[in-house]
Amino acid sequence: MKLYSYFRSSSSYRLRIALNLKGLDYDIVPVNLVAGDQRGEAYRAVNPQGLVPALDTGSAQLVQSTAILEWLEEQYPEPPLYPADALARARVRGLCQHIACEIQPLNNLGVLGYLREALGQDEHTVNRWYAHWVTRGFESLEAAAPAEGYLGGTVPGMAEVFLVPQLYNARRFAVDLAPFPRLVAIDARCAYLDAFARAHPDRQPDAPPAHG
Ligand SMILES: N[C@@H](CCC(=O)N[C@@H](CS)C(=O)NCC(=O)O)C(=O)O
Repeated sequence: MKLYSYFRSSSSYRLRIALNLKGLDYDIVPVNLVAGDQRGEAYRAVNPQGLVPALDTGSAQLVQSTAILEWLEEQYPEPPLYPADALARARVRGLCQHIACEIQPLNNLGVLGYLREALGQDEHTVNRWYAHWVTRGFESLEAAAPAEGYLGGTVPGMAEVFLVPQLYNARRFAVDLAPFPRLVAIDARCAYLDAFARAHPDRQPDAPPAHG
């Protein structure tokens, strides 16, 4: 499989974690969002929506991370990323959708670019916008987070596939995470796991070389 990805894209990061958790092999095809490659003709042929990620399964090209994650779960059910119980599954989906629908879309590159370039907002205002939506979103996730284990139970799963990249992005934008100790603790537990560590932006082939 080929994953069209940008190292700092949280939606791409979700897929890297899930593919790793399922033990699937994939090659990364970098799409440079800062250079605007997502809007170029070559990438539009892969994803007319002009967003990463996209997954080439070998027989089809899939777009939208949530749709791709559902396909992965159906096609490669082991290990499952959702809890076995239907109610618990619905709760996990609710957390995932909270991140995918209520937080990330307000803060993606295109939205921040529109605030800066079309609406003339300065960096301070853009960062306030970013922090506002992340903080509001994390408040309800923190309320749903257990003191131990993970959002969906005793093993990391789909909720962490969404949470860990969103926390990474929040740190990049210097959002204060002190009010969210449970989310930060879950993130720290995930960081020890190989599937999450290998998916980290710093470990991607398109990440700039480390300084120092
Ligand atoms: N709902 C989409 C969101 C995809 C998305 O926002 N991707 C961002 C990177 S995380 C992107 O490609 N941004 C490019 C742009 O806005 O021009 C998904 O889950 O795949």
